[in-house]
Amino acid sequence: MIEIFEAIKQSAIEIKHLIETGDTGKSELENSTGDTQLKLDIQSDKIIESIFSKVPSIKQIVSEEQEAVVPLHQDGQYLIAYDPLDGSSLVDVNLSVGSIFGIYEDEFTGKNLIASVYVVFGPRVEMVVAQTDVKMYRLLNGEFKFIQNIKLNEKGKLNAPGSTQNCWAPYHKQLIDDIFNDGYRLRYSGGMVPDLHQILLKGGGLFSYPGTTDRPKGKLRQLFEVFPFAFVFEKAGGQAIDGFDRVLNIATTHIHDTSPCFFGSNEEINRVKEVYKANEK
Ligand code: P6P
Repeated sequence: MIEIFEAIKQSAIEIKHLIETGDTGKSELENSTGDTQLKLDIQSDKIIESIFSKVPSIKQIVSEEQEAVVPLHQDGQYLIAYDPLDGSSLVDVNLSVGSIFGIYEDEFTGKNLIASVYVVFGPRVEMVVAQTDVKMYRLLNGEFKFIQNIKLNEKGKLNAPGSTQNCWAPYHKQLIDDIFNDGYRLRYSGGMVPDLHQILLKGGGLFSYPGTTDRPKGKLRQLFEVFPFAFVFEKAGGQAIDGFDRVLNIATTHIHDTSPCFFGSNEEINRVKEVYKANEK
């Protein structure tokens, strides 16, 4: 699998350059979720696909920016689902964005996820790799250097409440208000990668993107957003649920399926479970 991590490092260096110099404008196209694709989305996807196409151990890829599964090497062992530039619309306001990768074996489903990687493009470029543990690397003079392992505390201080607030269930709104009343700090940029990276590095808290009246199944995509970060949070000693159960237990029916999701330290996730169970229909 090391060849995949090296490929991701190469893509990160090329995407960093693209972010610094590329056109942040809209394309004429939409992705399978109906999002208007930015030129950065399409170009970063092309960078990743081109690099992955040279890695013989990769059998298939799924991209947020492409409708269908893309076959690469018939004898490959790994399947990779990725979001090439999550939160790309934040680039033109100079906020951090990221790439997300889920590495699967045999089939694209939560229980077959064997590793995940994300890259944060912020003031510094950092790559986080989750296998048995969670390791963070930083791009320094053209090389990714190991910086630290990432471990969550049992309880954190940050609260990142996503989705359309006027579409929240009343009990979800009460949960979020109660967490703030307990002194948690609001940390939400609209970029999943930096928002979750901050919670991981600052010891913990809660990131939530629940089902709502406008999006009952949430917005974030299972294979290349929710599952890879769920894997990271679990390996860092936290949890990732859909309100009730591990998101990694969800059965995926379509490669662009979404799921409500909560990522966090154990105390916060257990609080979510209590509230959602008490209000289960
Ligand atoms: P909202 C970015 O478009 C993204 O997919 C995630 O990076 C982010 O967490 C979420 O959408 C933000 O969504 O509805 O809060 O703007």
